Amino acid sequence: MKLKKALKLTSIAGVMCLAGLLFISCNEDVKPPGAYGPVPNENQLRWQEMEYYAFIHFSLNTYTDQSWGFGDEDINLFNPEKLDCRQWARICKEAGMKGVILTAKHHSGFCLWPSEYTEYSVKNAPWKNGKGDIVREMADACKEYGLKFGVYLSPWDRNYAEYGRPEYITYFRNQLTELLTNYGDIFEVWFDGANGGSGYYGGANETRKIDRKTYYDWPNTYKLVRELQPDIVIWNDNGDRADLRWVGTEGGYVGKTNWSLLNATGDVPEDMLMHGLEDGDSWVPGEVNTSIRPEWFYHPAEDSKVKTLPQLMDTYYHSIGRNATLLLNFPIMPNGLIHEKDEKAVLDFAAAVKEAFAVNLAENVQSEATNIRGNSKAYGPEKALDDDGETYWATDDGVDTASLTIDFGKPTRFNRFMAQEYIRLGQRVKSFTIEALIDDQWQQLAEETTIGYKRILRFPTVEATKLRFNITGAKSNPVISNIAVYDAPQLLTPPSVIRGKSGKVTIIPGDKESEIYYTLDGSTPTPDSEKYTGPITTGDGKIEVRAMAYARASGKSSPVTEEKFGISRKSWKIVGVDDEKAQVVLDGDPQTAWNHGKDGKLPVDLVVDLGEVQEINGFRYLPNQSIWSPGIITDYVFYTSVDNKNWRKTDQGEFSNIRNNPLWQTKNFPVVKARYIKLRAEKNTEGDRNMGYAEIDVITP
Ligand code: FUL
Repeated sequence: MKLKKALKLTSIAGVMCLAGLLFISCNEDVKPPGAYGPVPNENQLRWQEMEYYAFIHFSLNTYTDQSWGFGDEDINLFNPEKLDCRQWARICKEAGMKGVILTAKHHSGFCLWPSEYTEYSVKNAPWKNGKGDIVREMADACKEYGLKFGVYLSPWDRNYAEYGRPEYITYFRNQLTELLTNYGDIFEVWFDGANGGSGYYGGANETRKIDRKTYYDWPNTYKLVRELQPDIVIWNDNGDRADLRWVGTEGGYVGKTNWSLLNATGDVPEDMLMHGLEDGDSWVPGEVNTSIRPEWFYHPAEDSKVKTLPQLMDTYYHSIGRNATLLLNFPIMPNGLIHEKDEKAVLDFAAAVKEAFAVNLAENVQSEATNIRGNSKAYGPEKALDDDGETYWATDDGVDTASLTIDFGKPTRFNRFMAQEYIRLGQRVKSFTIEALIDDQWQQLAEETTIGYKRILRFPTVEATKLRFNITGAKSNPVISNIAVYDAPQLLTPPSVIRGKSGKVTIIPGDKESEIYYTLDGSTPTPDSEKYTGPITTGDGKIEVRAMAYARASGKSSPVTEEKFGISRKSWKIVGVDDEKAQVVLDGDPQTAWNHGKDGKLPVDLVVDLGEVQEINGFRYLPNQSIWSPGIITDYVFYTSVDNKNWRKTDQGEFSNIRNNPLWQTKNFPVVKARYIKLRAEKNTEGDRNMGYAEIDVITP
């Protein structure tokens, strides 16, 4: 202990000690808390501190628009003319990520490096006349940008003839040896859980089943991995614990309660993946893996489905903010680059995170605690406010509940709270609350469970002079390395506007705290316009809504959303369909959808009764917005009728580019009178009979 630091410790130690140098020895006599339960090893600790890193999905199936290659895809398709691993690394670095994990081999078996053990690799592709090596280019780019590098090596190989037999294990280990020997330090290796099934398998074209727990002889495979890369962490979803765990979903979140523990043996049901196991006997922390688009590989149809800023912020709070790391995927386009929309999305996300956590309002402010270990300054509450991960506030052994109060000294606005346990000594806290002193009254802001390496809470902005952090339950005396408080700015994304079937208009901002201002007369909204307080009743006629989100504290507003709605759909009905759920096609909510089944013959008709005869001169179609099998109509015929018997063909054509941009499609035609409309689907993007509809609307003169 440095003398200067030691001399600062006088106040409390002085009560207990007599004089002079005794101060120092007295403080040093207070033993640090011992570890409780399983603790992370050095590799797991280093990995946890990375917090945020990228996944890159790129393979031969990028060229066939598939999620999984079968193993027989033509190698000649692989020619990414603009491939630039430095672009990938630059984006990751600018996004604040600390590393990159590349799909060196996905399930198709195609290798992004010129493996000595197979012909199914870049060495036989037209790209760089077979002289290229993407693993090398990525490893070099990571080095240049100061990023750590990791590899995904699919245990399942749908190309290799020997897959399913013992010979494949030798092959798998040979490949692993190449990757873990020739490309410098590897921080993480990923062994995907999808294993065994149909495949090309050297031409056999059959289904092969394996037992994913035993087939790969994991203990010896791990031995090899650790010999070659002693600092690595192993991710494995194949029934073996390894170093890290999947969290049971690719949706981008882990449970609010999240223990970094599991048992070394035994099954791990989904609930355990999501929450860990409070009394688990091994340290197996969670990694949240999710893609910036719905799928892992690039599909042009998803260019309009890149995650929005509010979605990415939710992902952040639900992964890093819940004691996990975030592994965010970029699909690479066939030309070898990350799409500009993905780049923009991830950089906007990085800027918003930076802004949210720019100023820690609790740094070095006054604090007190109900218990301090040995009454020593070395373990005082200020150690949790010094932004130093190696110092901590700790209580006496046996004191498992305690409070720490922060005094801001003046009324202070905040809406985020962050806490970290000193996990080198284990994960201990089982429950906690936070309270704020508002107008001299303590008000509870949150009641939560686990903390772990990092926990971040979001709550509506309050203005308070003090904040109290109460640990209400712990496995052993709590050891808190950091707490921080922030006033994150509101997310000012354009709000969504929905007109329900009843004619009521609902406006939803990206950030729940924003105020919304709107107009119905086509003028641009300002903070002096009508304030939105709940669904707006509108008449039966056409309306134009313009709305913006507004943050009063900063005086900033979002871009304006403009939505035009036709006549109200109060008395509209889907007819001739024996499924009540079909009515969601008329509910005004783009998130709800209905699909005709896949069976039966083409074409597929959807008939709507408008309730009374109307003059119409066009229609609008919004396809099902879901990721899976949306059934997007490409070719249509539009009919109108006054009696649901005699139909008139009013329009016919295609929804061009709807695959790439599955947004509202508008078609106009000369005015007709109709009570019934029929949208006939002749073809969809999937080449089957599955036709999906989020919304149908008509245009009136
Ligand atoms: C899944 C795989 O099957 C996907 O294709 C993707 O690689 C994802 C990260 O893991 O299980």
